[in-house]
Amino acid sequence: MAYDFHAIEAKWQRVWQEKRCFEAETDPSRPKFYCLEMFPYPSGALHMGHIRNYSMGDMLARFLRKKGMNVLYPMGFDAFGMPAENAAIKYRTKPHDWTWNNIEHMTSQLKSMGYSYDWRRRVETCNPNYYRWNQWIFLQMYKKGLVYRKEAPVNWCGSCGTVLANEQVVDGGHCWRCHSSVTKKNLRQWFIKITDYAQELVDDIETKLGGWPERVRIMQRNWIGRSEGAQLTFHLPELDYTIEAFTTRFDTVFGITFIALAPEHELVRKMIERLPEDEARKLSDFVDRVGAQSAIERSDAGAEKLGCKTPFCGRHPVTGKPIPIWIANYVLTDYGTGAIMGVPAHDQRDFDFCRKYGIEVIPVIQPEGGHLDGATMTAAFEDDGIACNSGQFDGLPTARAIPTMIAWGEREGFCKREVNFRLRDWLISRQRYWGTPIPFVHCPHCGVVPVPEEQLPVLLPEDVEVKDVGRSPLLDMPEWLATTCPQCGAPATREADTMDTFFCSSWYFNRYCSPNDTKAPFERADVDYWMAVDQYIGGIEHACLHLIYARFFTKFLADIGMMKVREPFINLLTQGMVIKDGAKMSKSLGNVVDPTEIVEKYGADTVRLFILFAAPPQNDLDWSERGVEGAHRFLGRVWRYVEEHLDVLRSTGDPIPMNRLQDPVLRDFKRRIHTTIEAVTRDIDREKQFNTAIARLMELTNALYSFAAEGAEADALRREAVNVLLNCLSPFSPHIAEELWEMLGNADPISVAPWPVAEADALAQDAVTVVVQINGKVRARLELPAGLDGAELEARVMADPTVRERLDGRPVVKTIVVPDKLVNIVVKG
Ligand code: ANZ
Ligand code: ZN
Repeated sequence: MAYDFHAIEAKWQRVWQEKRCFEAETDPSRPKFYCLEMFPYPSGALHMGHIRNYSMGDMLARFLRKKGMNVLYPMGFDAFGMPAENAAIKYRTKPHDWTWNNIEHMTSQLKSMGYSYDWRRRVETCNPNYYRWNQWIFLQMYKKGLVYRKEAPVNWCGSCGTVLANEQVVDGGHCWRCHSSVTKKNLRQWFIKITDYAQELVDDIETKLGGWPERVRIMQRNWIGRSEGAQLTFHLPELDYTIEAFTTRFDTVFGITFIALAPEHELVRKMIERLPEDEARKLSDFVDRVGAQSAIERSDAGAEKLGCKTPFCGRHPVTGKPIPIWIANYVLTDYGTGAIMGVPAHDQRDFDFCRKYGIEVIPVIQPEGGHLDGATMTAAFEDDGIACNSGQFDGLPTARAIPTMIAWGEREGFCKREVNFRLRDWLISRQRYWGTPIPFVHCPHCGVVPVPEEQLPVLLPEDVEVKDVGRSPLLDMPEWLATTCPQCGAPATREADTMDTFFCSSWYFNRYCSPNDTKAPFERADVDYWMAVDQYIGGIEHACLHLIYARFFTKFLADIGMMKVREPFINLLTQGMVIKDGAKMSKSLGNVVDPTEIVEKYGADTVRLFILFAAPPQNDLDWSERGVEGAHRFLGRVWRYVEEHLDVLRSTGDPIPMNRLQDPVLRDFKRRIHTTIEAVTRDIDREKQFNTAIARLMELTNALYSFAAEGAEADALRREAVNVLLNCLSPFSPHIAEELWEMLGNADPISVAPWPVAEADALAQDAVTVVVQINGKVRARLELPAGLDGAELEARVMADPTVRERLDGRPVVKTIVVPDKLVNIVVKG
């Protein structure tokens, strides 16, 4: 009988479904494990990166189920977003139809891989039964004061008359559609005050994310970007204005030689209004020029510093000297206060700026044993040192100068201690169609009014034809836009903006816990049992946005009493990329291997095995068809072994315990079986090194083939080894394991059979007798475990009381060790 993977895989997928092997229920009497992969966007078809991600998750889910855990392992689709609108235009369909077709197609692809999802729990974010709860959560945030509207710049294409997403701005600032140049336009946008949670988000990285890769923790820490410092005030009586500047180096106040504003700073607008036309023009031209640069360009340390001097001055808070005010491209509008105190002697950007524009440089910190001269310095001195030119603070080391001087500034009333975050509030409105409608209406009398909860969901109309007009079709649906004000009943208009799709993915893991709830987004009892996710698996590209938003949502939902845990993901695994011919597999490079084709050719079991064998999970994986063939051959070998030994393997009989085996060859083989169990379990569970676990199963298979012993005991060991092999293989290549398991006469699926347990006495090494010599004469014989390495053996011998007595304190000159056999101790005297 050949290994007919087509038939076998279809058969077992059917059996699992019929027997409902993978359906999980809330059951507080059992230990749970929540295994989750980042859900995909339904782009049309699975790619190899998905297969890699889900093969890992499925492997773990199957392993933990066999270990007796109640495993929640769900799948769904992150189904809103722009590609559906583009595809609708390209293929003349509706985003709704295109998306749902893709969802069904990708679901069938996932099923054909044999992944053990509880499909009853599938979640689709474009389903009104899901997005109504987006709207509901948004209203809860609104009630808690976390939602506000504010003008914010968006990418604007004047010729299309539309807002563009960042990805739609191409070739250095051009519209992807009509290629005219893109400008910024201020629009009223919806924001969520995630910054209210900034402190907890940083704090918990330290205390609660021990199961995350250090790399991701660092990225989050930088993204949130907490800095401690002070805010310094400069009064400008002539403009009736007070400039605030945030600094982390308050110890450098005496070195301020200029003030610089971001071009977007509100004071710049004020200045332009005050100035005569020609001077105003100079400023506004500069603002336009710099405004066209991206934030990344502007914050790049090496980029050219551009400045424009204004005719205004601030007063130095200590010396009272006038300080010129500049506008500078490297001052960012959305960090700190959008204004800086310029200290060229100790900040490299300020230094570059001053050397270019001829502004004075005053050192106020000296390096230990050195001396800086403002006129001749060639670079800023940014390290810690000793304060100088700083009045009563001269001589203080930096670490003491900062707090001492801030305390003084606070007493004098020109500064205040301040913690600053790089994290910004979350702009969640999108001027797009295929997303969750923001549940508000605009009333001419009452203003912006929330839709009452009992009127949710605000349905997204499906029956639209998206045309290439460059704006949300919602704006062209007067019958949808028109509504009445929930407060006064007057005719009103619906909000036409939709939500950022990151909103959908910030809480979907809770919905999986109660997917069919119609009264609430999820049930407290379900979520308190299943959450937090024990193992989350996904791409490193989500290290910041998604993983921060999801953390924020969880804290918010806990604060309004919806759930207990405050962190959603206990352990995080970020899988590496799939590489082919030296580059990431991608459509644009044309090096894509289609999972469907390769599964058709070799079977899902082979593809899963190869992908888990070819690299450790975190590393990049080099696709190689030779490797796939190798995995396929291995499965063929397992198949053939079972088939050829079917008579022996089918006969019944319990495994023989180690203490009843005499023959060293048999004892060795028994030990081999159990060390394999132990090592495979450790590789999977603790180390997440699935590749080495598979290597051990390959070794066990080789050992089976070369195990030539005969007799009833040997056959019992063959049965035991094959049982272990199939059970350990089943999370990787489940279909073949099931089929062979059934051929061996087992009635229940291997998917629900318990994971094998290593027997302690089968792991222990046999004892050997080690001869101990002192100066070449036999003085003792010790029973010790076999296989100790030289150093360990020597230590054990030297610690033995008999040996110590014989040595009688004489100094040891050297020892000669022959492992498992002999230790000769050479002593003086
Ligand atoms: C004076 C100073 C003196 C500074 C010195 C540094 C060294 P972090 O650590 O990232 O928080 N800064 C403040 N707001 C800025 C903005 N909107 N755009 C660009 N730079 C800005 O950085 C804080 C420092 O970055 C602040 O401390 C300020 O420069 C600058 F010897 O103030 B410092
Ligand atoms: Zn009204």
